[in-house]
Amino acid sequence: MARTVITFGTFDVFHVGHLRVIERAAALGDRLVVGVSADALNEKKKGRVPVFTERERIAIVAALKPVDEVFVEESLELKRDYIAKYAADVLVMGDDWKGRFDEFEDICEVVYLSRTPAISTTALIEKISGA
Ligand code: C2G
Repeated sequence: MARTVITFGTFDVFHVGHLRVIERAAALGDRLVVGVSADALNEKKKGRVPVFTERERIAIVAALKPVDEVFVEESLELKRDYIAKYAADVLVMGDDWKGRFDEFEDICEVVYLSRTPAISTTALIEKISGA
């Protein structure tokens, strides 16, 4: 039976660290579904307005070869509903989230992948604005 993988992220100022986690997530199954966090969620919960709008971030992620389906992640608290809705067999997150989603092990496999070192949206914004 086809194995569905789900992952979540903001994917703002898309970079190779984002690409690598998406590629590795896709390799764990047959179908990859990605939740891209809403602008409002970022503003409210993470205290930053993304550089690119959710429409732009979704367009970029949806165009990637390993991605089969994209949706807007409206709330951090809805993970269980999203996993169920998309019938995900595996939840994948970068290891900056290690341990944070273990509660979903009752409905799917939970895998944390190591982050790509030395690159982040924050560092890129700082580098560009300091140039
Ligand atoms: N990532 C990575 N290596 C980096 C930077 C990011 O592997 N150098 C991974 C993160 O671990 C995450 C994904 O890329 O799995 C997306 O990262 P962010 O856009 O920073 O996502 P985040 O703000 O952590 O949003 O519900 C969870 C949130 O929506 C996750």
